[in-house]
Amino acid sequence: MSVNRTILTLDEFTIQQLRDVPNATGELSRLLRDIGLAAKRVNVEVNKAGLVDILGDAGTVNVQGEEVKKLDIYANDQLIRVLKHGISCAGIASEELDDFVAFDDEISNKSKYVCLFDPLDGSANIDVNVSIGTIFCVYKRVTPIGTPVAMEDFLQPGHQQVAAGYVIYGSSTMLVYATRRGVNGFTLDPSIGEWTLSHPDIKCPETGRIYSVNHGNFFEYNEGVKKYITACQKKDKSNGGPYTQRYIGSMVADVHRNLIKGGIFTYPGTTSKPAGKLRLLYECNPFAFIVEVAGGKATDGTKRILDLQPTGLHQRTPFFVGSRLMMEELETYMLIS
Ligand code: AHM
Ligand code: MG
Repeated sequence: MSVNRTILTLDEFTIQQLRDVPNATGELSRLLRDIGLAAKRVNVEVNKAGLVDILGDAGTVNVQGEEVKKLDIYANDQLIRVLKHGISCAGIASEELDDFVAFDDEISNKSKYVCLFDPLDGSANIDVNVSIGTIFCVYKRVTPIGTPVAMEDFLQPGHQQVAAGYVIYGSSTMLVYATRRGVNGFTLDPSIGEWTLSHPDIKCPETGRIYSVNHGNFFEYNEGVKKYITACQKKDKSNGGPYTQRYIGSMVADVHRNLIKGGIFTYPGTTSKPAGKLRLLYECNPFAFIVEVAGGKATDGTKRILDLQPTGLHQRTPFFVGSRLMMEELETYMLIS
């Protein structure tokens, strides 16, 4: 069997990128490799999720005598473990933890990066075999290198991100990450256990036909959102329609599909939850960064997501993200109150 040597692995790709950057230290490449390693471990467990009832429920001991953990806690532990033991991350913040964690050892304190993540987004879908994902982003710390990281390292506006990405555990497992230089997607080749470059230089189509929203909340949305959704439903061939409604309820899968095919994903505020559900720091900012680098847009309805100044690790924001022209059309409706 001939081996296609034109296909790059994640490591080969990041090393190749380093060659173009004078004075690069390789620290970000190592950080991405660490995240890729944790994701491979999570992937193995996600693939076994259907066997939990056979092997033991979360909180019990399985037939191998190991404690069975909830998958989102397992994913959180794996990410923390690889990043703490690596040499490229000074601290983390996670959806699973109330506070940030400063690794605070001699090596970690010398790192210039902090990482924020949602270890397993959409985890309510695990039991029904629907795609779920890991979301992450990386910032350069603002506190001095050599000291433990502090809250201000994590409360940076999204436009300061150095890199952001996600892993989708779906029909195949993919790792997609963005730096300012572009967005690239890697598919896990299970035969060699390597991330291989399958989607180079991803661009979000300027427009599309998919809109993603939780219709169940329709009567709790503001007038602008309601009118936009109604307009999506009324479109005909003469104005680019009809649009198709697609909503998995797993943001990584929904935004991934729209990024590749063109479309718009929305999680608006509601009358009972004006800030919506999604978290700014480790859910919205990473996707806003990725989609902007790919040529799309992301707002909270009126303001650019990446310009919002965070005030708390777990704050929520309404979220609208997707193809540029569709986002611009949405913006005209958001002026309606
Ligand atoms: P989670 O972080 O608790 O998993 O929730 C986030 C998920 C997103 O992936 C998805 O877009 C959204 O919740 C769906 O919420 P809803 O069921 O309210 O539409
Ligand atoms: Mg989440």
